[in-house]
Amino acid sequence: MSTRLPTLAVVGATGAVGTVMLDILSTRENVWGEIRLVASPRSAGKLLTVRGEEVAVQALAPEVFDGVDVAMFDVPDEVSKEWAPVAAARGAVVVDNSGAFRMDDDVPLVVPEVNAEQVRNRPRGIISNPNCTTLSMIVAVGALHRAYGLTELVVSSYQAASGAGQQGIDTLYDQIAKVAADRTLGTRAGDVRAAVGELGPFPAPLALNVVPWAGSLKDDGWSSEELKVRNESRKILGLPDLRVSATCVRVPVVTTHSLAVHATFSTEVDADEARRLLASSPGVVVQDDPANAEFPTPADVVGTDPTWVGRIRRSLDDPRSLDLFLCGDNLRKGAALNTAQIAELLAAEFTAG
Ligand code: 2RA
Repeated sequence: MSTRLPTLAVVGATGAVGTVMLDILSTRENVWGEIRLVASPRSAGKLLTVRGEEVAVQALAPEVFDGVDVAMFDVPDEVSKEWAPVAAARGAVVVDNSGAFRMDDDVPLVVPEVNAEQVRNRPRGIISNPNCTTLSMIVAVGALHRAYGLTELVVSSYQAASGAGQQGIDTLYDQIAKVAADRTLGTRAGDVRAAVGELGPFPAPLALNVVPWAGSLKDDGWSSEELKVRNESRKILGLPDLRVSATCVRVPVVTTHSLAVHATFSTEVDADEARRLLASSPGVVVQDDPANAEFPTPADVVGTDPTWVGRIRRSLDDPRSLDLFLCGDNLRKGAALNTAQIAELLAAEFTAG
């Protein structure tokens, strides 16, 4: 007896995350029948390669969801807000990578290594994928929480330009080209700003700089990105009262977000035990031998799937706290890969059922 493989739609197939998604769909085990590629009308007809075959992009319209079992959305919040319910009404389960539904009580926020069971709890037919900054740390933090019981997170992020999309990547490369030849830059206040010209999506120069800002301004000086780390960590871990303080910073890295994490638990912790525990956790790699310059950096982690963890230390002042440094590719696990993993859970459900 042959089983019909589910039909997948990839909405936003031409964007920065969509491009990584096509690569991921082409290299992971193939669990899909038809794959439909969908984008804005201006990309309609464009040919993209997925699973070694050229597929023509279709314009976003209600009918493209007819017969679709799972629809992945990698589009801006306002597009998801309008079109995810349309896809769900036409019978597709939506896996949405925007911020439109993440905090909706009727939409689960899923990281398969942490709360896979939530995939079935989807009254609106929509499942949300967390923000890339949360995703870059939560697999490792979730494993530590299961062992020790998390009570507080203090986090500083070092976020890559690609978190701001293709425009962020282009801006960083353009700025690097402008500053590369002048070895006097970075010695006088304002010289880098004058040299780079266009700031693109960033509020200050990114080349030769770090920028303590990502997202939009919210109450009391917090950024939307910092609130996402707090609210999403609480929801994914099922800890509505978790104490979380985040400072999100953009750094001149193309792709791969890093985070310095100070995590406090309800019991005393041991760094060697935490290292062993993390090393045996799915989706986590431990690289932690500073004597031999072994720790994760974005330049070495980019293009890989796991969360890389290093610099694991027990706090000198609190035996219940660990300090660690994490790196995760923000376009892979931070976006496309987690979406693909959620969709694969759905594919298994459809294929079994
Ligand atoms: C950023 N986390 O890095 C955002 C993208 N979703 O700007």
